[in-house]
Amino acid sequence: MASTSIPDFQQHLATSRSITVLSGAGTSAESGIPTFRGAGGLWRRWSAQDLATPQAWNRDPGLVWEFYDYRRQVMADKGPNPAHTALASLEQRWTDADRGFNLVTQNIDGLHAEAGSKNITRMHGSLWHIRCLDCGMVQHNRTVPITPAFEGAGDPDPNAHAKRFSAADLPSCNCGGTQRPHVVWFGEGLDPDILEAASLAAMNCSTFIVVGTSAVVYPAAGLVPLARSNGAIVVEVNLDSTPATQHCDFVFQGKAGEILPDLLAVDPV
Ligand code: BV8
Ligand code: ZN
Repeated sequence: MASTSIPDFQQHLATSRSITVLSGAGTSAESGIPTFRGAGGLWRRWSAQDLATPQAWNRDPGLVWEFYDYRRQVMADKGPNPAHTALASLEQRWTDADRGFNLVTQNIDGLHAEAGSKNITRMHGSLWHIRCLDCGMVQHNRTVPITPAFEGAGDPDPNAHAKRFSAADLPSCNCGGTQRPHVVWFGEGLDPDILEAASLAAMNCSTFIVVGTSAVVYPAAGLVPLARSNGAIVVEVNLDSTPATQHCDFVFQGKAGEILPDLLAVDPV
């Protein structure tokens, strides 16, 4: 049975030579960003899982871009919350003490970097990067709407008038290729180097902190048992229990933005 003792966890954390964090959408929930599988996880009548796929893109790239453009619109006035800040300051203290720290995130919203986190492994890409289908060039892009054709589009109401978009409405690269969101869709493989970095971070840490993820998406969810089987002390911070809970030595139920600032207020000894 996992412990819920904050002092016991903090006593372990202080001596930890290397920390790895795995974050999910719940880390950004208190920034006002809907999670995937909670309330608000739908856009019109689709879940992210319906539209974050190569099949959806091949069927209607304009609809997929309208979905991502809407998420970029939602993100535009959002910022880090105390969960992001607590993780960034933990990293700073551990780095200053020449100890290991890795933040592995499933999130694509960019809030960890905005909060000051440095050593970030983005498993599922970035909402703020786009990639050319022809030459593969990846560009940072914060233009909202993504092209003028998407002005006023994105209404999440299932009864909203669905505008049809043509190929000419989509963003295009200097080489003439169409640009897609630089994110990993369901059914797409992760960048092997990114997957290796995330796996090594899980295997080589003494503390593994899993925050705000439903732990149902692989290969990310597989990092939790991987960390445990390599000797890490595993702690989960989540509103609910998840499939990861069974692998945890410590479980703290509640909001990440409320728990993490106190839980992680530890100096390395
Ligand atoms: C791959 C980017 C193989 C896009 C995302 C069966 C059928 C089909 C496929 C599969 C299958 N079994 C496994 C698979 C593979 C599939 C998968 O895992 N499917 C699952 C759903 C069963 N995985 C893949 O397809 C991956 N690729 O396997 O490739 C392959 C290999 C080689 C060659 C070809 C193929 C790719 C997965 C990546 C998909 N892309 N995102 C986008 O964002 O649009 S995943 C998406 O879900 C997000 O990245 C998100 O981060 C991720 C996981 O969700 P969570 O972050 O956990 O968010 P969620 O809403 O679910 O949960 C929030 C949690 O927070 C909850 O627990 C809640 O309680 C908690 N919470 C809420 N508020 C708070 C809080 N906690 C604390 N404080 C709060 N305030
Ligand atoms: Zn190109």
